[in-house]
Amino acid sequence: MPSEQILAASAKHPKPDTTFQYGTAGFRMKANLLDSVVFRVGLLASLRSRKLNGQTIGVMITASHNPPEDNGIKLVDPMGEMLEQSWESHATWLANSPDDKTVVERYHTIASELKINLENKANVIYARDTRASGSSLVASLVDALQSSGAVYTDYKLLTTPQLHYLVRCINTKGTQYEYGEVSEKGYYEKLADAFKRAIKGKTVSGAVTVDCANGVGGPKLREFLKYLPTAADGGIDIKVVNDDVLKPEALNMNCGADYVKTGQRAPPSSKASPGDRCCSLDGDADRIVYYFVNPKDNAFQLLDGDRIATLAASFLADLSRQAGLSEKLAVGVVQTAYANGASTHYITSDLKLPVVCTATGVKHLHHAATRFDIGVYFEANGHGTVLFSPKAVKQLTYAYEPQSPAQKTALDTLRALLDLINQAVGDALSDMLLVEVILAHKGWGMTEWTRTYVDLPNRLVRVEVRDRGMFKVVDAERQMEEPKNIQSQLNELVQKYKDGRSFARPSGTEDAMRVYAEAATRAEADQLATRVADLVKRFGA
Ligand code: NG1
Ligand code: ZN
Repeated sequence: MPSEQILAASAKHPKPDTTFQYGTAGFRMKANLLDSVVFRVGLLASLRSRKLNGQTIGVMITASHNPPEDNGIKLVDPMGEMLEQSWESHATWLANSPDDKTVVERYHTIASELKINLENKANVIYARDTRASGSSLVASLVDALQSSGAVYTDYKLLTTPQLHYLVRCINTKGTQYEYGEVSEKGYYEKLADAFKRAIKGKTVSGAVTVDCANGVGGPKLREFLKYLPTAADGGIDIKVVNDDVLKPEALNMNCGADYVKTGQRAPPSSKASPGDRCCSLDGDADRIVYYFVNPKDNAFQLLDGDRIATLAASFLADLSRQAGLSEKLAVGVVQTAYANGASTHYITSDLKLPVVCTATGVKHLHHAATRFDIGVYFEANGHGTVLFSPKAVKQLTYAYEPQSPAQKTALDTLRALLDLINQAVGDALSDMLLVEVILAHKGWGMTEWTRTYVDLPNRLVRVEVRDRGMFKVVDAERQMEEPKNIQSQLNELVQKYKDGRSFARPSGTEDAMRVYAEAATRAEADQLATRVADLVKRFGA
């Protein structure tokens, strides 16, 4: 009886005195608190697969850009997307079961309420990043999968987007939407082939240095290089740095995308010379930011998710025009309120493309991007991708007949990008090749890319309050509805600053409020952020 097996297995994974919450990044916290959570998420993965008639569900064990002592777990739905939102509360409920008996009870309650046939097959695949705690958490996961009777495959170490890729490949196998070969090698081959087609006849200028945050992206990028042509062969020269995964304490330490984006500085280990093109991945390689030291004034210049979004949107819109498809395919961009106002202005005024703003969290952006035929979405922190609608896929792959050689060339590049860009989730390795392809096509270096618009100076402040639950936000988190009167006071502050914009929202991943402010000058942005932070502190005291 699975119930008895689950009961017995659960006893090996007692819950600590902590309340858990499946947030925008799944469950994430100190690794030593996660054993029971991982076990219970394993049970939920079995339920989710059974609910979906045995389609394969992914489980990723990672804490992304968090410090080495943290870990986390999240579920991947059949098409490689994040777990359907309505299931997040089931995850939270199961994870907070006080004892083993309740675990089994809740397992069955979820099954009966969602009409899940427990006789259905359950198929689960999983992988982890390089954290020291990963292997023991995997053992807890396996206990859950075995006791609940799931069939499972361990993909060992992978980047988060690689696991999403595999889930999508498995579930589309044998259908007209087949996504790729079900293997890590298949991932490299698909991307490398797409890259070769996309870059064809163009030259990548100079090498790109990739800081891998001392995470799983390091060994995976090194492996990937075996499939990618070097510049001498019409491809790209990639210099891999910060790829030490043998020292677990080095993960995300003074390097990686989050370090660079938050601190607006290069990793201290960087040996780049002015003008060198650099980028940083995060600990599980689903985020990327670019940067360089401007040779003109030696200033550090960050090119974040907003820059990648604008670059991709401008290129894809151009290509679809050149291919003669602009009437057929709607191109649009999805951002969050954290996008720099200058980027939003550039997209609407210069690129003349529509922009949608959603709440923070990739699932919201992803969802909104599906409403365009070519939907570019990025969080400012560098997580994002481009989605092609079924209509776009149809047009690009067979329906559309180009009318001239120029249209055919543009169409071929679009087709290559359709394969190069990870359709499941933001993928640092795929995004990096996308950026490299676009820069090569445009003949741009970092300076030209930077010139598209000037970022408004901005500041992000973390504010601790008694209970962040008392702050209720609306309008894609840009307005506070509660506490009463706080928004009107915030508006009054903002009005005093040229190009001022500010908002405050409760973090989805930390017990704190986040305040964002931007304005025409550095001093004004800082001052506005401080004032709004004080306001939030006063209301939250
Ligand atoms: P919260 O803690 O809700 O602000 C942070 C990031 C998000 C997203 C999630 C998930 C900022 C301001 N917020 O969310 O963009 O990446 O973590 O990792 O960067
Ligand atoms: Zn990440």
